[in-house]
Amino acid sequence: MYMKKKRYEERQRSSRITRKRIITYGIIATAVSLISYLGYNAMIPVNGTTPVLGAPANHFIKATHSSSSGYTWVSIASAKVKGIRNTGGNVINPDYAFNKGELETFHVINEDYTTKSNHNFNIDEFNVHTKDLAYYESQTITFVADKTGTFEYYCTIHPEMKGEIVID
Ligand SMILES: [Cu+2]
Repeated sequence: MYMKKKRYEERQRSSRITRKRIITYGIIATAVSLISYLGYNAMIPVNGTTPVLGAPANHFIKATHSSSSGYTWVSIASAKVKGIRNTGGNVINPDYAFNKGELETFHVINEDYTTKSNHNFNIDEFNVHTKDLAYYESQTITFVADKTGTFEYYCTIHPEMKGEIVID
């Protein structure tokens, strides 16, 4: 009688563990699939439909305002600012030089402390359009430099905030 009860309790306990495990595995599986789904979408360039594997070239740029130069873009860092080697920081309305076929990622941040205006970043030919970024908002956008030529990036709110992108 006692043995039977004990065995029953053991079975109960082991089934409880199993149920807990199933829930745990379920949570893990959901998290993994969510991450892989988000990661998969992040690999799709804005001018493409399929994910591109490979490390993009990174370009960090901020929207600013100063009393002397007004509204401008200022590069924070990029190895591809035209005429500047390596860091490419602190260039006002920088021009960029890319090679055809490269994956390019722009990290755009609104650091317009003085006016706190919204800013956006666009390159029409590559379907690059950030949302209107409020003060201290940022957005990352990736595209493939899939055609050669000279293109313009700009802010729709402040047309003077613009620069060239040359792709060879
Ligand atoms: Cu702007």
